[in-house]
Amino acid sequence: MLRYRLSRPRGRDRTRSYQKGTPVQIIAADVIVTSPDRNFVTLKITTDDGFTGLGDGTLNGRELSVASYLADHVVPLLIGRDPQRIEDTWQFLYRSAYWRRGPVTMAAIAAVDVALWDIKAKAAGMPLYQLLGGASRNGVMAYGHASGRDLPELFDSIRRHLELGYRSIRVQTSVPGINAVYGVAAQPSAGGRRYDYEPAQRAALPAEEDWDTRAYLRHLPGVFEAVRNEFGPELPLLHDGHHRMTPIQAARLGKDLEPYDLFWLEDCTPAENQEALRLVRRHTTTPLAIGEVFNTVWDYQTLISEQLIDYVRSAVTHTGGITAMRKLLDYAAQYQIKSGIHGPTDISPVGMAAALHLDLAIHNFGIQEYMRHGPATDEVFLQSFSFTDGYLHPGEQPGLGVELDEQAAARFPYQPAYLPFNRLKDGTIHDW
Ligand code: CS2
Ligand code: MG
Repeated sequence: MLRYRLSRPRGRDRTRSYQKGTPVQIIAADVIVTSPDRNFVTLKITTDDGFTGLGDGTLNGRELSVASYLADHVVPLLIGRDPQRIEDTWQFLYRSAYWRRGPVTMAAIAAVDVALWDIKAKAAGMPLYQLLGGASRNGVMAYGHASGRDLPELFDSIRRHLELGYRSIRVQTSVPGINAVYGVAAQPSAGGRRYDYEPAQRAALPAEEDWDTRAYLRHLPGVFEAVRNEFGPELPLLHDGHHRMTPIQAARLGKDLEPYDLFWLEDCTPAENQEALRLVRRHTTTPLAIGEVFNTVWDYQTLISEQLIDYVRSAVTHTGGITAMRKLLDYAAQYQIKSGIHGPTDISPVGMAAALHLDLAIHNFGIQEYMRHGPATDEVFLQSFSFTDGYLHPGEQPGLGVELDEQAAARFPYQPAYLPFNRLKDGTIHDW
């Protein structure tokens, strides 16, 4: 475990502060980097009246950059600040940095923001969703990741997820002629570890994978036809294009998948070029989800204002925390665009809990991704959220409902890990 700590001596009694609005102070901030099953970066803030809050700052394959941004640049600014002033702290960290946006900055700001919301909800003695306006539903519909190298294996994986209680399923499949495809659990990865758990491989260098979009476009519609024939018309089915198609290829796939009534087609084309989705939208009614690699509302401006997407895929951890995500989802709500918060294993249980509190409180909730963490991660992060009959719930603990066992974390030192990258048949680098 890597741990950076900055602190100042304690000194106040507890009860007086929040009720009477007497300024409280942040006296310590720890950046904790641990690697149970995979690397995680967690910020732990401590106030002078004994409250602690956790925030997730995990950026897959670039974890230490956020840890350094926090430890070397942000933590010194937090000591002595009033933890109650969440919006002011958000604006201070965003504007005083001068260099705005981007995955590292926004993950660092998110870690601080979520930790402060955790503290405020604990001080108020209520679960965070209550502070965010209370529950707008009884539970949060989650989707799980089924995949297979062939149809029988895929069908087994779907059945297994239904047995686990999932009521919505993401379908990813191997493609004939391609050696390794994103999201297919059973295929052996470069590091020899099963894929389903973690796309980032612990290794000194990233693994090279291959890709062929035309082979994929020929293969995928047939897979969804087979899944619909096997599991019927009702089961919500999702698919992740993982940024690999050009706009016209994405338009074609969206159209070819229309008969199979997908819940969504995700990241059908790299969306830095937001206008590209106009072309996709012109050709298909398959619902579109985009945004897991986005970091601010500005990355969505055209996509939302022109109704070019149906689901916002950002993660709380990568988009400036609860404060910024709330504003983004409120903006999307004006266009009847719903949430589809990113929830893979590289979002820590702290980041997942933050998402669940938001999911339960907002009106324009769509669906929540839920990839389960591994057993060692569950030892380090003590979670109170639950998954029952397809629905997640953040629980009723004050705050986020997640605590970090620092002794357990210390048993899992950081290990370098990288996401794979893609090359086409002619050797050209392609989106992974
Ligand atoms: C994926 C992610 O879950 C998803 O939708 O796109 O698994 C993604 O590949 C990882 O978060 C990358 O770190
Ligand atoms: Mg995705």
